[in-house]
Amino acid sequence: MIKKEIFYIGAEFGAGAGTIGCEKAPCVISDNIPQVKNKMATMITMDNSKRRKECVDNLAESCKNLARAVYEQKQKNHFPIVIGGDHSSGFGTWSGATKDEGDYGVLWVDAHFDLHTFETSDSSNPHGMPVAGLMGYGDNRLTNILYNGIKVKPENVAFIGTRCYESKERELAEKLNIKVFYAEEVKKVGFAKCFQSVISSFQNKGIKFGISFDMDCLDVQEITAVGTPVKNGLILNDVMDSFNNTNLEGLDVLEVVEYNPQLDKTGNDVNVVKKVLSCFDKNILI
Ligand SMILES: [Mn+2]
Repeated sequence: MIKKEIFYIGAEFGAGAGTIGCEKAPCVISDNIPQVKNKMATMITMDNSKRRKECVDNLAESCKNLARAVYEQKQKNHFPIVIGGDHSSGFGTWSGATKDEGDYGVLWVDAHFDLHTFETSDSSNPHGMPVAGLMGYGDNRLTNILYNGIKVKPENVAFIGTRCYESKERELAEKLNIKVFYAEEVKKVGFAKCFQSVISSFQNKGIKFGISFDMDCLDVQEITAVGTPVKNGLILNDVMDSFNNTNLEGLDVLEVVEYNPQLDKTGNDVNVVKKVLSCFDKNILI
């Protein structure tokens, strides 16, 4: 649980994904979870009319606004939780979170690496690129959000749940010696061990850190209302147990992304988002 007062920031980003619809998630989530609605500090809108490379100017503009909102909440000694939107919000969230911080850890819980650039990506969807961008790789409109230069060093990045990626992404992760707990390993040793290992590594360095939680990290049996569902994913109960039972001293910002309400045929998958948030916000009861 988070000790600071939590405020939510909606990020209505949808153009960064291959499947449109994530831009509606902040509204749907706040309509379904009163605590989110009550503590919504601001909604960051985005012009989602252009896609792929053509959306970069709009994306950079919205990311700047998002980064400012995250930074402002931190200045007020609040704990910001960013509600996406597609994962291209990551360029903004972590630019705001890291401003004035020096070394800063980011745990990326995701089925994907999100380590693409426009040079390596076949789809050219920016939601597959934020981790590369935060480390300084890619379009310079997206690598200089809020302040110039690298936001997170490779040694302070970690992945859990990775299982769907292109070879160029894995090559970059290996070249930069980034810690990766692939989904296979999580299955073998358990989510708790992997999570504890990452959190301890940040805490041992004495650095603040954030978690970027892509709903598609979860198995398709847990949630299907995500743009790019991938089987052999994480088990919700395991994730919740770890989130609930780990000392998260140093956790500074949380981002929860990629829920797509347009794909939520039963309306039940929004409750999966609610369950994840309930681990951090004691006022959300499940
Ligand atoms: Mn992602």
